[in-house]
Amino acid sequence: NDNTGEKSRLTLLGLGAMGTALARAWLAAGHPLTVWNRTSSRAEPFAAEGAAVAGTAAEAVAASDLVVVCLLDDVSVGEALADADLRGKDLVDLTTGTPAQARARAEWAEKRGARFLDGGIMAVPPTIGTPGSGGYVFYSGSRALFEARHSALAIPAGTRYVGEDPGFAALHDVALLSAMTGMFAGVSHAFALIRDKDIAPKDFAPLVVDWLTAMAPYAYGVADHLESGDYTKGVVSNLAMMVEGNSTLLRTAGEQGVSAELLTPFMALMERRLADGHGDEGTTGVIDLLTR
Ligand code: FVH
Repeated sequence: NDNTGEKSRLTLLGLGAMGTALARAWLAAGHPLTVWNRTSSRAEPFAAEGAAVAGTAAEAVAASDLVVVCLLDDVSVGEALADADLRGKDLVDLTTGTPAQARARAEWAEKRGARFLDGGIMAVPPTIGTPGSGGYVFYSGSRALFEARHSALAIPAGTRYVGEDPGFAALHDVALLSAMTGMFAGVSHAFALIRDKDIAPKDFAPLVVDWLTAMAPYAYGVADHLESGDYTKGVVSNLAMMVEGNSTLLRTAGEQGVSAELLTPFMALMERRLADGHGDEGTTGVIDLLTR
């Protein structure tokens, strides 16, 4: 939507799992849509759903002022757009990439005459176009583009604009995915401990969910430490106690015949911070070891 009440035509390049969900959300909302996919058999069914199917990416780009790309990676984006005329286009890149890739892609697009917005999708295909699912997209880059195209961008998922720096959407995206990766590691270790031990995984799962939910506000404490510079503020369980407790975690892993390889890198950092004389802190000081 171009904020005049008209549903403006938009072009979508990429009809993988995510692109397909995006296309269906825009079509369901009544947006005129032109689609293109490298493997044309994935695009053809969209003609029956009301989309215009372009034969080439350049033709698809020419069809609309708003062009959204959702491809495998940044290399695919460069390849797909190589022959497209981007002058006067609003280019929104929902392909997952690094902050540096997003900044380089923004410069590349602007040199070709386009406004550029990068997006980091915090959702999975089934939640796209589902109001109340909690899914959203981080956006960064041209604020003018974001504001002008907001109604169309808000159809597949919620929107969170995080700044003019085109790398910021990717940075937020990857930081949250990194936090999730750590959670997956902890959950994997926990299930390894109870596996084949007369504890049913289905009974254990809600305990894991409740515990992680109760512990999640730990992130607010970390933020408070980093903002104040006082890593001891509000600490209830200090590093000295936790390092002591780590030996119980490791011994239990040994008793249960489970490798502790998912835990030991973090524990080693905790021990280094303790050895540096910070036993009265929580674990925030580990961040200093990672970044300095
Ligand atoms: N699916 C998910 O759960 C996640 C959720 C969070 C965001 N990611 C990112 O979204 C991007 C697209 O992901 P996807 O799920 O649609 O991925 P695929 O189903 O594997 O589809 C990939 C599409 O990219 C096309 N493609 C690949 N290489 C090229 C190329 N060199 N030139 C042009 N197009 C290319 C591919 O085309 P084809 O193989 O069908 O011909 C698909 O359209 C991604 O960044 C996720 O990290 C998804």
